Amino acid sequence: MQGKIAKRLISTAAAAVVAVSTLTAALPTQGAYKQEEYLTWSQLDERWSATPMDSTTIRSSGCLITALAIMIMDSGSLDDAAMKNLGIEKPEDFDPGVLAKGYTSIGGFGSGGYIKSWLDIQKLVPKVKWGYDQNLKSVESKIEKTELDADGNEVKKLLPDKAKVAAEVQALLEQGWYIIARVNTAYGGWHWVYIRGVDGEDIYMSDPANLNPLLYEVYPDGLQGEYWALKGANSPETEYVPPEQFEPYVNIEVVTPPKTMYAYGEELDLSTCMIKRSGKDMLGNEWEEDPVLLTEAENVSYSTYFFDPNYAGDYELDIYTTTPYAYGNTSVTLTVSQPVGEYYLGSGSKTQVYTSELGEKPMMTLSSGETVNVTECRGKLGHIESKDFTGWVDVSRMIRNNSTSERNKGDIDGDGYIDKYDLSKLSVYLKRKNELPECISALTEAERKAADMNADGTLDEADFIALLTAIQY
Ligand SMILES: [Ca+2]
Ligand SMILES: [Ca+2]
Repeated sequence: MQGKIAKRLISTAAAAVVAVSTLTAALPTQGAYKQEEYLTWSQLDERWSATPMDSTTIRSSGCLITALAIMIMDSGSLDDAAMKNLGIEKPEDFDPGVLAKGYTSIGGFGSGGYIKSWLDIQKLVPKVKWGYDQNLKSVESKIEKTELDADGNEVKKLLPDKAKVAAEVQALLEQGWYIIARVNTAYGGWHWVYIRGVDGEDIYMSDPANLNPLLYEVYPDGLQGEYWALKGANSPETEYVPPEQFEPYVNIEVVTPPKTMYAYGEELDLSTCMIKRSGKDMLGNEWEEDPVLLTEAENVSYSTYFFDPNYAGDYELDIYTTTPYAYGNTSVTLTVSQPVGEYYLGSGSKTQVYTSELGEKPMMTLSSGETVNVTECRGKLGHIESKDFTGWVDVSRMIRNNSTSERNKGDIDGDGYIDKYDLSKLSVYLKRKNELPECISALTEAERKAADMNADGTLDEADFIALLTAIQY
């Protein structure tokens, strides 16, 4: 159920963004305001946006109807008589769609959805009394202000005298009038908003197309002039307290991680990954969704192209989510292990052998030229084992021996000659043999095979003598 509510709120907020691009300037980029739900009713809300108004719909032309619905709620005017007229049983059933249906039921819409008679509102909601339709005088006086444009040039602008407008609107509120006023949109459109209150020079509104309640943030040119004055069951707020501001956010959390440890060459598997989203929406409601599979999650994205199973290392799986009001992300580290096989340590390098695959307790250090045969890898650590010895060696510092080429007997280093360098290698091997566990060797397997002069499966003094003899002749 939580999930469902959350989804609906998101779709409402998504509609608000559509409104921003089509009707008004911009969604607030910093923070949102804690507001009663009815104060944020939008004409674009899918719950009622398709409701017809003569030949049009609330979505296209329902700003005034939506503003009226907000006024009815804010003025406490929805009584039993109104609900009966509107065909609803309880106040919770009321919304802009219900009001539009009410107007339709009394033939209240003219062609194009305009409201035919100012007085019709009283027929539907008797507690609302029609006052008048006039123009604000204060909007005619503008203040000339010099501002810098994007290129740094001075431009003169005519801006509303906010103090004057605030004083006139405040005076109307104090006379008990509820105000629905016209603004011009950025595209020159004709739009109505409900005035909630005045705080200093700021005017707070309910905009049927935008969640931002600050009039001048959405409409820098302010009120156009025309307004409807109405009375309701209560009186408007004359000592207006602006709504509390907060930061909306969205969190995404990995509830069940995907497979994170991969053998070399193993394909990426995200099938078990469960994520969960939560957040605080533009209305200040905290929401939480049920955990879902990452691969089936809506409004969540991640990329897999980064992952290369044929290249050992750590990869960050970044998971993103967006809502119209916030962005969230998280990440999971995926590790592709080193391939198994033979590794040797290049000259001048050192690497550690640990007791466990977690890299705990170093037990010995390998030196250059030493070779191990790794049978299993966890990340950069490879398992080595022989009689009386087991360990995990950091093979990321070693060179993987891909060479499988056969060597001639005696040519241990494989350079084509049987000489003192081969003898030297065998000598080092024989010296170290007794100090190292069997699984660590100074020669690779191919080298050992080439060094086994008498082909008896072991390397010892006899091979050394045989090699020495081979060099002398
Ligand atoms: Ca050689
Ligand atoms: Ca031998």
